[in-house]
Amino acid sequence: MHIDFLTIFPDLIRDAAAYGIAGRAIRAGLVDVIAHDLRDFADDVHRTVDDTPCGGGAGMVFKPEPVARALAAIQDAGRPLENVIFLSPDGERLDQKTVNRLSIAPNLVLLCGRYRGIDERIRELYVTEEISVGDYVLSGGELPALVLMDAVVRLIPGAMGDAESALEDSFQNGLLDCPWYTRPREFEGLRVPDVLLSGDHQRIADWRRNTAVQRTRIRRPDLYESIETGDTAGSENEDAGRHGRS
Ligand code: 9WO
Repeated sequence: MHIDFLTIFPDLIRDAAAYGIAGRAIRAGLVDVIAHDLRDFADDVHRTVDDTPCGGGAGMVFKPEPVARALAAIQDAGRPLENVIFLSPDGERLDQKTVNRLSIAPNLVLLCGRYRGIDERIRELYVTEEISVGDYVLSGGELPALVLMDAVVRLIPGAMGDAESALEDSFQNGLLDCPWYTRPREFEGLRVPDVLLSGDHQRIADWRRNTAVQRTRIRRPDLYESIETGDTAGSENEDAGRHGRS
């Protein structure tokens, strides 16, 4: 996969992309990330990429020409503009289904706005999809673009080690995750559930499934409505859904 970022803060993208599973996938050659500086495509000595909004008002708007030139350069380099994604609070909310779909695309272009946004004609002419990572306003699209990259890249075959499996993720089965424990067996008065120390792999799998289902029911009734629950009876799930001590 090839991911082009268009941004006025390319170093923010490069630095963040060096970490974790995404960083490892890039070093392994599974993903190619290029952070383009939008100012490189400006046409004046000041490398101006913004201008005042037509009709007046506070703030600045990304001029269309530098964005269009940067997109042309990506296309000229042989990468079709099939998935030009603008990160915006106006977009469709990102979910695992969209992440799964984008994870098999050969090319992604992530357009990161600042100020009040980009000239509407860029949206009309080039943007194929507008994505939001949540209903709040940030100061720019870079962090949402990195969120999208992180979610997508970890699904690329080979990106996750044998120890991790994307297929077992919370959400891949439509459920929240079960509780997880490690040693010690007792911590500040709280014990690891006996079933996890029983060695009975079937009981452990059942407990994990059941706590995940109950936790989904309590915390995310919206997700719970759209799943096939199966048998969730049993007394080993009383802590499901608890966020902490209560
Ligand atoms: C700026 C602004 C200034 C004065 C009055 C109103 C204003 N609205 C905005 C604004 O929405 N700016 C955005 C900043 C323009 C596009 C890039 N920015 C952005 C993206 N903020 N938050 C996101 C974002 C993207 C994806 N998911 C959640 C948030």
